[in-house]
Amino acid sequence: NASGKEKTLAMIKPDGLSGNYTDRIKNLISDSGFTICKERIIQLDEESVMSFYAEHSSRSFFGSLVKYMTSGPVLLMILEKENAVADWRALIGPTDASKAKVTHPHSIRALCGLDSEKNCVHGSDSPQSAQREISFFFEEKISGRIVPKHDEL
Ligand code: DGI
Repeated sequence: NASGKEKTLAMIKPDGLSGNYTDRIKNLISDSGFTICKERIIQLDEESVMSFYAEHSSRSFFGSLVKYMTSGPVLLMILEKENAVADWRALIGPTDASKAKVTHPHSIRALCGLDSEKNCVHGSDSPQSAQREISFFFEEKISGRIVPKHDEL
């Protein structure tokens, strides 16, 4: 847009929230120049995870992924800065957290993730995905699944 700022969707997954990594992740977010525009905590149900990760529905790990993503609440954030999509992906590191610990030791997934599934955080992979994901979690009604804790910062 005109300001040069871009938005992306960030998520702290159930293992990140239950492992008390939220404050450390939020410090990394602000130290890296992102603004948190909105945040909310949601308990996802199977249907919303299957829709969010529809591109992976034929993969062997899909059932396990759905189970993991519904195992507890997630924290969703809209982050804003210049180049937010690519910069947030760089900050979280590669998908496989066990590899991130070796190749990207300062990444968030290295800090709090475990493996290629339990990788503690999500980031949109393109500006198009960011738009879709922000509207999925913040504009569409995910009926009965939203447990607002500290909405609309
Ligand atoms: O965008 P990413 O989260 O980095 O990666 P992705 O879009 O390829 O995959 C989405 C999620 O699916 C990922 O965060 C965890 C899960 N996943 C991806 N690849 C594997 C996987 N889970 C398992 N168990 N095994 C995989 O190979």
